[in-house]
Amino acid sequence: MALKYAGIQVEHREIELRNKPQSMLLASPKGTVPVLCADGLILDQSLDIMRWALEKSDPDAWGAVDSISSQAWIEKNDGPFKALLDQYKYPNRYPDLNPEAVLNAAIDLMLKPMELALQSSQYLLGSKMTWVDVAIFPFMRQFSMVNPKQFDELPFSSVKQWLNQQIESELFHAVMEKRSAWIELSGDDIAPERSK
Ligand SMILES: N[C@@H](CCC(=O)N[C@@H](CS)C(=O)NCC(=O)O)C(=O)O
Repeated sequence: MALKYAGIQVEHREIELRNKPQSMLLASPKGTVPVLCADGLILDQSLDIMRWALEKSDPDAWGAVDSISSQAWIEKNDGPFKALLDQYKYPNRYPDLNPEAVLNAAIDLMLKPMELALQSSQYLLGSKMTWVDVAIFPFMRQFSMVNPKQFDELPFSSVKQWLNQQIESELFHAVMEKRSAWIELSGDDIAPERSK
C-alpha cells in the first residue's frame, strides 16, 4: 500500500511460500515476504519498505507522526499482539493455551486501547491517517477473519469502523488483486550471463 500510495512502480513477484525462488533467498536468506530490491538495497522488513517509500513520496503526509506514539503502537502490534494473533489463529499449535484467555488477552492488549483512541479521533494518531494505521490494520483484519461472528459480537464499534474503512479503501482494493505466482526461469534471474 505504501508503494502504491507513493506512486512507486515495482515489478511485483508473487511468491509461493512453500516454493520460495532461489533468487529471493539469495537476496534475503531469512525467507520472509515482502522483500524489496531497489536503489541497490535489499529491504526485507515491511516497515523498512514503508519508510523507504514514504521518503520518496508522501503526498498526504502519512509520515507526519509523533515518533513516540507511533513506535509504541507498532511495538505492541508487532510484538505481543502478533504473538496473540498467532495463538488465536492456530489454536492447534498451542494446545496448552485456553482460547478464551488468548482472546481476552488480545482484547486487553490491543482492542481496548485502540477503541479508546479511535473513539476520540478517526485514526490511531489523530484526525489524519498515517502510516501507523496502514501498518496495523492488516493485523486487525486477520484477527477479525479468524472468527468473524465472534469479532462482530465484540463491543468495539470504532475499531470495526476504522477497519472497514481501510478494507473498503480504493488503495487496499488496488493492491489486493489476486496474482499468479512468479515463475523463476532456471536461475536466469540470478545469473543473467548464463542465458544464451
Ligand atoms: N517482520 C517481517 C515479517 C515478515 C513475515 O513473517 N512474513 C511472512 C508472511 S506474512 C513470511 O514470509 N513467512 C515465511 C514463511 O511462511 O515461510 C516483516 O514485517 O516484513
